[in-house]
Amino acid sequence: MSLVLYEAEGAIGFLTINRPEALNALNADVLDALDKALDQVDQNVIRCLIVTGSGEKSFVAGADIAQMSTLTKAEAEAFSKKGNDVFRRLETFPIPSIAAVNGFALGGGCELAMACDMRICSDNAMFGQPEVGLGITPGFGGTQRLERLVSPGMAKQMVLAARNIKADEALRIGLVNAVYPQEELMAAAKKLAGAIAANAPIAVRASKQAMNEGIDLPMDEAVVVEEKCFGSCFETHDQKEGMGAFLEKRKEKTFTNS
Ligand code: CO8
Repeated sequence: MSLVLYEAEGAIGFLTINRPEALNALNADVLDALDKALDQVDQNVIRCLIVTGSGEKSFVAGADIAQMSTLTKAEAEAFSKKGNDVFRRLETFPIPSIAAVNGFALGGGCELAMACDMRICSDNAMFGQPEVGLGITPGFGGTQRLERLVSPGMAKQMVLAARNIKADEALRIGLVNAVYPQEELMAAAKKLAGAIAANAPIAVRASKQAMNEGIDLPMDEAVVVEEKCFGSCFETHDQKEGMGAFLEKRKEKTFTNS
């Protein structure tokens, strides 16, 4: 059985971290499998990805502590880079992603969720960056993305005090967009993915790019990124279709990603 399952259902792609016997902990093979699974995504067909974990207990319980325990300094840095590279690929992937967090999202699991564009979770979800208790720092983006997603003070509290938080607190601090009963999580993820998939893919992708690139730029430069992305949508079939449908008072729209 593959360590990361990839399935397509219409315009939605499902990436499932599949190592339930270790609560889906990320070892080097899982990271490689995630990278390969992204290769399988047909970018002409798929319009939204849902990332989740196998089983009902855990999204991802972190990087594999057993595998990390004997690393040298150089090996640890390389392992951190391996995770960062694949998470960055997911973050900058043209297709938007939703993390459907179905349980523990600790360490590398919280970091994987944060590399997705949006996060929703089940009511049994638990988030945290427990690394300092293990004698290490977060290494798959946790010291960087958490501070960008929640307040710097809360991010530092989560990383430095290494206190896990439950779903309701994750919602309160803005780490997740919504909390659902476990049995409703995937339906909610599919509904959100469906809403994204119904829109013009070129516009969705350009909007994601503008938001991703602009957030770290001074505003004068960020608005230029937006201007380019905005302009790139024009003269496309989908821009003519979207605006045409409005002007013709037509509800049905056919976006073709062209
Ligand atoms: N790594 C390896 N194995 C794991 C991990 C993990 N992160 N998490 C769980 N497992 C394994 C357990 O060892 C156990 O295996 P076995 O049955 O063979 O003993 C199995 O999964 C089930 O786990 P538990 O029996 O512990 O299940 P519980 O329900 O009792 O507890 C917890 C669940 C609370 C999630 C607990 O498993 C736990 O605390 N796990 C570790 C959580 C953690 O600390 N995660 C952060 C890891 S560090 C990290 O992610 C750093 C990322 C950056 C790396 C940079 C590279 C240099």
